[in-house]
Amino acid sequence: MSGNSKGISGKNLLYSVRMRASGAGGLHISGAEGLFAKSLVDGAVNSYLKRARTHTRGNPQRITITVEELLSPPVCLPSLALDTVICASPKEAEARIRMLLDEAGISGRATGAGLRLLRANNTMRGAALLDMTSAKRLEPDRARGVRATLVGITARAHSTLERKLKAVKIPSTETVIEALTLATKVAGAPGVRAELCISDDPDYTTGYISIKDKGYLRLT
Ligand code: PML
Ligand code: MG
Repeated sequence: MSGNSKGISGKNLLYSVRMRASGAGGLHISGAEGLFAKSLVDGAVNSYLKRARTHTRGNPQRITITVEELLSPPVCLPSLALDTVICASPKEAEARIRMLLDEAGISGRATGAGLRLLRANNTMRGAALLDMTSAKRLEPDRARGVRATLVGITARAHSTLERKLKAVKIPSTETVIEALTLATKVAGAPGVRAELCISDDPDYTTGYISIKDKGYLRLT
């Protein structure tokens, strides 16, 4: 942990706890992160360790856990609005994605390139970043991709979200909560118009599209 040079002090100190697990040849298995008060760091480390060891994508050869003190206070963002688009098949989901991205001003070329990347067999460690018109790849390192990091949700927002998800019969799992938290940070970044995500877990078949001004739309 590094020294706290500015920003947060004393009992308000926050820590970023991050976990990455990989298998043979560096294959990505699992990753997670959050922001925690000092008293919650040990619990977070243990639960991330357990999660890495019990992932459906297999047994990890390497688990890396990073605990890092935040040097400046976090920027607080309100969550994106959340909705579910029921799709009866991958074909229907693709049609909805194409329509939604078209309405958001994303070119058909960029959407097509994004969909091809999501369907490719290689699991990227991060995300691909595409120009919304030309579809040009913008990440400096294509194998690594880009990643939104140093992100978390307050305990209060977490329990409010759990309650609200339950009320609308959406599973209030860490998968949904973490995806919404991350998508909220991504949508808050300058220059980002939309994000498209499917899970790298073969048995998790709900993805999402997040569009600035429209929110986080789950696609079954
Ligand atoms: C992942 O972490 O593997 C992606 C999860 C997408 C969650 C979509 C949802 O259920 O809202
Ligand atoms: Mg995953």
